[in-house]
Amino acid sequence: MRRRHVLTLAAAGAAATACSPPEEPAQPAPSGATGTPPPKPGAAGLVFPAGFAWGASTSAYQVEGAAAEDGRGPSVWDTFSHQAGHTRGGDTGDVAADHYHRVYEDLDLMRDLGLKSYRFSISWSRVLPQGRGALNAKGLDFYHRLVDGLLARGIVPVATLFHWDTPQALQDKGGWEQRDCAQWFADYAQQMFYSLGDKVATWLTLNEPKTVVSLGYTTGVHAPGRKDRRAADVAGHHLLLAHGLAVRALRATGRKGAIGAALNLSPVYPADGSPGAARQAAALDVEENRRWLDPVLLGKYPDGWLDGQPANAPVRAAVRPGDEAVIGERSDLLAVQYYNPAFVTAQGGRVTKHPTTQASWLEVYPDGLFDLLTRIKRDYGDIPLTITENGMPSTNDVRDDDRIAFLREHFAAAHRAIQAGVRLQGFHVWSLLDNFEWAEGYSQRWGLIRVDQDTRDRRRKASAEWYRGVIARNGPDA
Ligand code: IFM
Repeated sequence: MRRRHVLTLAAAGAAATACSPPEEPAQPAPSGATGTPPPKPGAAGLVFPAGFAWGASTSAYQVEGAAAEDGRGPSVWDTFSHQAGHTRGGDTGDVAADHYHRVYEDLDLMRDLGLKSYRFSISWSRVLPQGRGALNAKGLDFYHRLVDGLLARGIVPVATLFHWDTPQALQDKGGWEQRDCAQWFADYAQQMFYSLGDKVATWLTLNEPKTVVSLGYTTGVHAPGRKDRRAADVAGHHLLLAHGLAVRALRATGRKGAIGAALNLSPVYPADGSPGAARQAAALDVEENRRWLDPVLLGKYPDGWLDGQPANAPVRAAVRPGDEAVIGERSDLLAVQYYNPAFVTAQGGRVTKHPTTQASWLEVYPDGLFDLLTRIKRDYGDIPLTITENGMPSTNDVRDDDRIAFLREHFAAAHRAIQAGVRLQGFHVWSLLDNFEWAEGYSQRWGLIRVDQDTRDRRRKASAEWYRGVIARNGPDA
């Protein structure tokens, strides 16, 4: 399989556009959106605080493509997606949205939307093909071009350091099951802080460690495809340790940037009024939320979480004295990713109480966002929050009125949370572009901007036009 993977990547590289785009000519001063004028400020609707960071998100493997160009090394997702049966239709991220070659076109689309903030991820194996050692200058140049292009357009870059694409070279050494991986990550992070830290003011360490643990290591439907609950818990601890070490690495550089983790969180509710359902909800809340929030924001696993593991569970030995203090190194912000709530019965089963989307796990419940944000403030204090993912897949191509309705309701819930005193500073829609949706391949379309699967041509959807107006008015219409 590995051999086949290497050959396929080489072929993809040869077929792709010959080389990375050149340096961009100087940009005019950032101005308003082009094309049809946005609605006038002051139209009836909700108004967010001045300076609210309206944004959009992507991640490297999902949009960049250019998988074997300019010295990029393979990641676990290259390996996994090239193995038969792992993704719908055998789709891979070899070309994805071809963002690597179309970066200036995409930057102009962001400017035309009026984005204030753009959250992207750095491909670890593009800048460090072996995961460690000497930097790949060509790979790093791409992120310089991206960040310079954002700044030239008045868009704030928010850089995620790990969005699931562990370098394959490190996976071959044990990946996240290996404690050393936490330090390898911190070393890579520090190289990024030194390389880009004079331009990037906000860093996110990990994207959704819970998903890596559940889908990558427990059910195996994501890379690296492990199906081992015991290994999953060890990997989860090492991911959290990596977060804390990276926070320390930023402080050690003396740079000013803000840093935090990006956690996907789900408010958990009892499915009925029974005491059993309440007990199950409290237990599930530990797995869904507290297991991640407590170590990062309070510096300790929830009481009973570690002790509750079986006596021979390897995670007990993986958590060493002092680790929790490292993980709890003070964060400057928390990035919240909200998609769905969880309703749990007295028997511990999950039930769905609201409509879902093409992604069957995405139960649409905007009030859950309000509950989540206010709960974080109540239980973890007044840490600045930014939403770094929220959105839905739509089958309606460019007439995606369902996405507009979804976002409108979630923006309203966010607004209510701000009114209730939550320090919410931004909202990044997932996603800017239609992209590679992991095991679902290209079958789900999450973008504000349509990407043609054959030509990779871009077209703004109705939701993009609507979002442009939201940003211009600093809030959604009523
Ligand atoms: O596409 C993903 C993203 O990479 C992580 N959060 C959830 C999104 C939708 O499934």
